[in-house]
Amino acid sequence: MGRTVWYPGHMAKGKRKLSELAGKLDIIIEVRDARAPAQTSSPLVGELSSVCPVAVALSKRDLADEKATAKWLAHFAASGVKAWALDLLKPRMDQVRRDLAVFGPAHREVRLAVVGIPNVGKSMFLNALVGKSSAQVGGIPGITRGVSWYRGKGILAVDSPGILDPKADDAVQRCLAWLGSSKAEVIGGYENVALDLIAVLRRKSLWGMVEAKWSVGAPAETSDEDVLEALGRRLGCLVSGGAVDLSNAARRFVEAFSTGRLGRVTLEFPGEI
Ligand SMILES: Nc1nc2c(ncn2[C@@H]2O[C@H](COP(=O)(O)OP(=O)(O)OP(=O)(O)O)[C@@H](O)[C@H]2O)c(=O)[nH]1
Ligand SMILES: [Mg+2]
Repeated sequence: MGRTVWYPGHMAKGKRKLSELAGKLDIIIEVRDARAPAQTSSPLVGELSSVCPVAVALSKRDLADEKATAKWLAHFAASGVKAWALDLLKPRMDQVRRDLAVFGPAHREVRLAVVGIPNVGKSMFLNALVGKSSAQVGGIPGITRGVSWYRGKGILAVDSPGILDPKADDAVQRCLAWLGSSKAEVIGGYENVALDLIAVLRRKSLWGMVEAKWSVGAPAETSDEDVLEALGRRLGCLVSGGAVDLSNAARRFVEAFSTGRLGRVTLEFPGEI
């Protein structure tokens, strides 16, 4: 089956609206997932950064490896990009507010837009910044559908829908599915996405996190398919007759990884990609 990209109409519309708005903004905040800050970059930012400055908020800090996050922050600082790493479930926004104040003119509030790919925490960031639970948040990608304004103390902020690159290559799309930012069922199904994730965790010597949680090993002589089957047995994903329901096992595995239930992990380091 050929791979395709999840790119519903609200993404195209959101992209158009953000391009129209960019000239009125003091700064754009690009939210990226701290577990893969390169692959979760926004496809819009290249274009928008010619119109106004861009700062980076690395979300889901609590799910990423602390040392890797420190390296990413140093990387952004060395590139002259303002960046913060945040656990948006327990947001501490004082430093962010102080940094942002510099971007607005003295006579009015700072005008900004929060942009990024789906499910990275844009609406959570916006709510933390304006100090209210105004924008709707949710665990599946595609919650925010339109471009809307919210007001906080000294801040006028736009929340925007998650927008993907319709031309993203397969490797990026798979990574986004592991992190919960794209839909596995669109890019070839959970089984393929899970097998790719198993292969990558093994290759990067990160399988220990799965073994520690579920006691399923991945010795060198076993195939990725055998490992998925063993996971399915361990998780009780069986159909009548005792065979493993691989599709269900794959979905449970990918969801546990994307929500951080398997532990903290960072999939890429600065300079690697
Ligand atoms: N653990 C953890 N979860 C987070 C963090 N930030 C966001 N989330 C979770 O990620 C999911 C998505 O959050 P949203 O704020 O709705 O993400 P969004 O980018 O606005 O998503 P769309 O509007 O669908 O594009 C929710 O389940 C949040 O609870 C974080 O820093 N840590
Ligand atoms: Mg949202």
